[in-house]
Amino acid sequence: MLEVPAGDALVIELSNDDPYDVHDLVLAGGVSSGRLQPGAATTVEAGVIGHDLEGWCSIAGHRAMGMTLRVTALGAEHTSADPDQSGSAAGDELARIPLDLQAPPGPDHRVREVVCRPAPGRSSASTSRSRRSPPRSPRG
Ligand SMILES: [Cu+2]
Repeated sequence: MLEVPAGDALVIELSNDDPYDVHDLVLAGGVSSGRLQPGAATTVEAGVIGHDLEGWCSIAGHRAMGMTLRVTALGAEHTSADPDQSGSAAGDELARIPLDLQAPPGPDHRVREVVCRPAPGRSSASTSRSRRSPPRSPRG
């Protein structure tokens, strides 16, 4: 995790210390380092940091393997760009609706019986008469 005072410009010196694999760094704002060969290094100009920012390696599977970076903007006002904040706000909205899946049904409910009949035009005989191949004689 990187901590940056909000309002500061962030410049990341990025080097790929992995001797085998190509990696890169993509930031949620769209900034990308481009692919770095093993041993290569570059400078990523992330720009002015106004809120928390996610970063990750965009090589297939690498983000899921944990190649992520979180940039925390110190002293920033929490905005909707912060996933934690927007998530909890939406959660509060949903929590106001009382929901009890185990509650008995309301007074208007009726139980309807559902009967599935065979489709017209198909006799049950045609489906039951199936061709059977004679039992195979075991070989060997
Ligand atoms: Cu990677």
